[in-house]
Amino acid sequence: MARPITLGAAQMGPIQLAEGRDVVVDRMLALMERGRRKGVELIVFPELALTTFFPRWYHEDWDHVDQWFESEMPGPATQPLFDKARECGMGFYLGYAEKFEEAGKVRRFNTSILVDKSGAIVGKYRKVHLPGHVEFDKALPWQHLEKRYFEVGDLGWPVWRTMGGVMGMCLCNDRRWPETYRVMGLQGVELVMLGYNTPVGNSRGPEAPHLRMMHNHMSMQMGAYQNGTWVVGVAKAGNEDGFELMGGSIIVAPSGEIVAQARTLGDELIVADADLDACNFNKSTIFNFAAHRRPEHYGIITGQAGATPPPEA
Ligand code: CDT
Repeated sequence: MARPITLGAAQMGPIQLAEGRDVVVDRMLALMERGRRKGVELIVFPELALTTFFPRWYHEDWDHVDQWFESEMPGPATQPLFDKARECGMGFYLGYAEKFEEAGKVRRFNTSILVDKSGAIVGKYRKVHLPGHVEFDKALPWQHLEKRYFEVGDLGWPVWRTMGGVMGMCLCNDRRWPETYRVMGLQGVELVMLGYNTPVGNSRGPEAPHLRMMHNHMSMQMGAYQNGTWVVGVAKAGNEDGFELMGGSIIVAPSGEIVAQARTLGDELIVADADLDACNFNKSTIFNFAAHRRPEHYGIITGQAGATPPPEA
């Protein structure tokens, strides 16, 4: 292998509403310790990894909501993760709810950070594709209030040269959109990390769990293949206060093949020995962007959001 890196996907089991960050961070430290024993150099945690998936709960009291947000990173509860990273020489990706004040306004984002082996934050991403709705919807069997609690991310999809490669991040629903990967692909990304919280069922109509898992995997496999990049996708899984989240965390090679997959719905570490140079084949052949892309025909993609079919005759 020319540019080897051992990747860990640290799937997490459920976090109940009543559980505190101390319990959760202890579980994460245990996953990092397992990673250390397996030679993991970069470990990926889920979206909103420090708390229950709180956007399923409707609240009007922002003081109450703010219990799920971090106003400093690292803060007292999360500092042990940074210390462990430094101790183990292990980078990590962490999804969390970010809150800060700017020009007298409180801002809240669904955020992830990339931390290097020295425990330094090298990158930050704020979720762009926020699914769900703003107000309580009594027609739904459960709520998905990301559009209520978060602003649309304002950082785009930057990539960073760190830990021997070109690395990027996204969060959950972003993985379903080809634009997410392509924006990073056009910056030469070699590893896309993402965490997710995805219900086993669809709140808006029947959709079989096996189909939802297929959509989960094929989105990440196509993102990997079409951009010649490794993808690590990590679930928070299992039953949170009666609501079922899917597992199925995977590590995908630039060929689009799944090289490691979680089998449980609990805390589970999967590991893959990756070669970042394996990205070069797709990047220099079928998806040699400079040689084959035709951006003069792609304008509609950035010019509009919704579809505009031709008028009916
Ligand atoms: N967390 C997240 O983005 N979950 C979505 C499900 C949204 S259903 C309204 C996902 O795409 O997995």
